[in-house]
Amino acid sequence: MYQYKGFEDTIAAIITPAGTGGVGIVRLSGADAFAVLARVFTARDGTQPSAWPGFSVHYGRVTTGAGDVVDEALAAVMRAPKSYTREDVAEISCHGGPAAVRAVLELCLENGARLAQPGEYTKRAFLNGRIDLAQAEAVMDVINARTDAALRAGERQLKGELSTELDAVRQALLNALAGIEAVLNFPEDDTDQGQAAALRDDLAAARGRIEALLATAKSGRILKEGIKVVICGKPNVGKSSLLNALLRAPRAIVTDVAGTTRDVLEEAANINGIPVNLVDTAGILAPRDKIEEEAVRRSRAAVESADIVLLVLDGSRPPEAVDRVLAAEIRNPHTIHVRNKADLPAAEGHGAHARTVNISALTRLGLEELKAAMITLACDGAACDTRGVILNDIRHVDALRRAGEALVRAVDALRDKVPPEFAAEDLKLAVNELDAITGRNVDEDVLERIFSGFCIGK
Ligand SMILES: Nc1nc2c(ncn2[C@@H]2O[C@H](COP(=O)(O)OP(=O)(O)OP(=O)(O)O)[C@@H](O)[C@H]2O)c(=O)[nH]1
Ligand SMILES: [Mg+2]
Repeated sequence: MYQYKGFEDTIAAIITPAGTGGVGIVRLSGADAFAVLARVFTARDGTQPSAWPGFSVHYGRVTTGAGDVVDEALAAVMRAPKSYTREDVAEISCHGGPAAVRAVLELCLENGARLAQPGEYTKRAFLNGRIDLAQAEAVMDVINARTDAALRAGERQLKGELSTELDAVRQALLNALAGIEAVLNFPEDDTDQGQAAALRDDLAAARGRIEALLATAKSGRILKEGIKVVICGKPNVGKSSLLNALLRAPRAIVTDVAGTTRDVLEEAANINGIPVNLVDTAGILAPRDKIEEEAVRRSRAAVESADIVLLVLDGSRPPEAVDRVLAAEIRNPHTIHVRNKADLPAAEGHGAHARTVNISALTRLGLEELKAAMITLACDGAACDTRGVILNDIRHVDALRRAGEALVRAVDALRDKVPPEFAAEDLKLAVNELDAITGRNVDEDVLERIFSGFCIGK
């Protein structure tokens, strides 16, 4: 168990993005935050930061020791424990040019603060007990969210919904463990039937909750990381039109000339809340020159690396041999056949592929159905629920899977009347795995790895 040792030093970092903006903010956190602030900032009303109430903002100037004015600024203070880190925190909002913010930061560093490491504010919030580890990790999910649904999932985890669910599992495991230990401590007592039933209920409840959580791992991963959808097919079937329809923007050039698209085009889209990289490819079949050869090579590579392939066909014309050749060439099992131009009379002879959706990129007919089919396929056929408690981190999934396996071993041991010590050991292992997720019990190197993935200033 990692023990909070207290933090000797006061840290400082620029917490706004690099570059030019209206305002840039330098944050100080630690026991000397107000002392450092007092050395670099002079309030116009002549008051001292040490006397300011928490959550108050003061106008003044950032000045060097020699009295040179660096910038005019607002300083805000948050007093421990009511702050992001639970330490004394001061924030200096100055002009948002890179030179201005850096000058303010450097002044803080010359006056007793040390540069914060990546994620160190959030790490302190965790080590000081304001949030648990799963919540700390959700901070980055919130920052990195590319769609509303991903943002809401991150916010829910930040609020502690995953942690609450894991605590419920943990409690059921601890109840079961207490039941087993009662048997171990008083083996002469006849095990009462009611107790045995309560034990089974606790174990079944824990197992059900673990399985339900693990079932969300796929949705969680695609919500966090997004998917790559590659649109391919022979020339003129409407690949670029489909890309534009999904983006609701005329991003790719569309003409009735076969071979319009000559390069691979990638665009970020939001499809039913899932961040999607949509890739339009060249429909070239027989390259005529070096440019087209390269276009074909890139199209093939895109198809190979896709999470989902949309093979577009022209449903208004009879199928050609090349359609079959193309379909056979795509080895990606996550392929949907998209029969386009459904606004025109359908041509005969189109065979039935396991996953076929009829659409019209022109009139948007069938587009919602296609979107739903894409997301379901990305979730391996399961419903993609982005609204409940979701596992979205491989570390959490691994730990929970191991917890589930330990639990199954415990249940088997009890059923097979193996000495109950073995089941108790497995339940303890399962509890430990849960505690690694929430950070109750986690190695320092795991913490290092998690927080080093954060940005500086968070
Ligand atoms: N009627 C009808 N025409 C469509 C539809 N989708 C595309 N088209 C037309 O089909 C032609 C080709 O469309 P594109 O989107 O450029 O086709 P593409 O597959 O990207 O073609 P290349 O880039 O040349 O491989 C254009 O004239 C489009 O207006 C549709 O749903 N219905
Ligand atoms: Mg095109």
